[in-house]
Amino acid sequence: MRPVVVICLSLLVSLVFVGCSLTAVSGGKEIFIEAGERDGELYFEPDVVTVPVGARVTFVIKNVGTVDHEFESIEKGEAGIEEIIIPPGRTRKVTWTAPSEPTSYPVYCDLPGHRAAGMEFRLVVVDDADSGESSP
Ligand SMILES: [Cu+2]
Repeated sequence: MRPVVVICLSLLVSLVFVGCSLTAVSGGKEIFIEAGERDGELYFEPDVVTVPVGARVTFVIKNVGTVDHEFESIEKGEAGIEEIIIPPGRTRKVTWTAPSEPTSYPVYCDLPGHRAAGMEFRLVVVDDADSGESSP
């Protein structure tokens, strides 16, 4: 009976490892974005983010400012990123998959006045060859 227990245990352990690595891979490359205020202006940084077609990426958005900010691109024809609120000093993550064709979308903070004050950046989806990243 004992060998069966050992086999079961090792199976369980390998399953756990598989689960972990799947989780790690599924979010794809992390893209760090800063949101905040300075000199009377509201901003996201960088103001252009480039992602290869079909890539799965995770935006890691840190609010370094003193008020709430949002991260979204949900209007018709946009990236399909639902509104996320990032309180001051906090970081939020959102995983997103780029479409299979090159395109670009605005990503913005939709709190009153924020987008108009500069809280918007361009999310650009490019062909693999143009992204400057080597394919595996
Ligand atoms: Cu904002």
